[in-house]
Amino acid sequence: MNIRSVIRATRPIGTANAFAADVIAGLTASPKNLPPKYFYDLTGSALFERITELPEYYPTRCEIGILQADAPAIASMFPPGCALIEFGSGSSRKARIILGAAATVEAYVPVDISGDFLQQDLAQLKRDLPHLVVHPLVKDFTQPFAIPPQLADLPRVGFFPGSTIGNFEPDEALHFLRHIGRILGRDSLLIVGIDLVKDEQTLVRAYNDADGITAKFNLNLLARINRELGADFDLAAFRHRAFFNREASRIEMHLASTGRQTVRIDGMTVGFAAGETVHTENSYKYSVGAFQSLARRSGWTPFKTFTDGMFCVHALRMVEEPTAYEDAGV
Ligand code: SAH
Ligand code: AVI
Repeated sequence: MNIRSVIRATRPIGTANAFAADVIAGLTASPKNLPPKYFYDLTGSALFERITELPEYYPTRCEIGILQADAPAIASMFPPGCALIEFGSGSSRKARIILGAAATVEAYVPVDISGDFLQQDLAQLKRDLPHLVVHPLVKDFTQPFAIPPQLADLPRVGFFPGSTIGNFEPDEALHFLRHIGRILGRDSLLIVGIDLVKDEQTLVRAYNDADGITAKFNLNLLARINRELGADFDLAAFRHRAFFNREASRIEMHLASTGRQTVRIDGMTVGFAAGETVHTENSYKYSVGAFQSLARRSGWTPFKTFTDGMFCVHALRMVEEPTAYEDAGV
């Protein structure tokens, strides 16, 4: 695939069928669930950007504050002439902070499933940093992918901000960290941002904002199923629910059916009982120690943390040869 086709492709190949299969599997499971990666079509990514500006949603503000304060220290760990590979880059706003402090980064490879959104902010980034090679990849980052051949010889630094790793189950997060290790290779560096466990009120408010933007983000998943799979979800018949499950150390997001109803999706009918929910997202919160232990179990060596007490940016190094894949993907 040449660079032009990468830039034109806005949706990973085969995704429409995979979307339908995952939706049917999730809505016929008990309890019902949907994978959070499907939040991010163009509308969902734009809604996520609005979430990041909400007064209640502290993680983005906190992580940006940490990156602004510590970007020089973070950049000083980078090998000269490296490629910065970002997993789930969204608007690339945080990479910009790092790239602004790391003049020796030669290439930036943002990887995101939300293809239309990924393209939007990169033109400005290229204007601002004309020396930088920017090579976006529209991919599901849980699947193995190759670094573009012209960048393959550069030393690699991974960047995984936003607490996106918290949207995985802990065992999936472990496999995903191993997967990143295989992509980045031995001696690579990984910078990961993760939200810290804290008081319940702060956590719950971050996912139940007064303007209802998080509710819109959650409900957009049903709207997307209507748009792309011709389903007939009545959005007014579902309510956003978000609460902290302290035992599991996670915020759970659900969509609750306001009454008994049936929905047609892709030629089949799915029934909902009154009050039944679709579990749409987990957002795990980790203490510094719990995340470092997860990192160690995935082959990464933690060596520095940057924190404001609310959010933590971890620097990890892959000192061993990464283990081979046991299976395809995460
Ligand atoms: N890094 C940004 C965005 C976080 S939102 C920040 O810190 O603000 C999560 C991002 O990950 C979205 O842009 C979403 O499209 C992307 N994403 C989620 N699941 C993905 C997957 N399986 N493969 C690739 N990108 C994914
Ligand atoms: C991207 N991810 C880490 C966000 C989170 O906080 O779990 C997505 C989100 N969901 C609701 N609000 C924000």
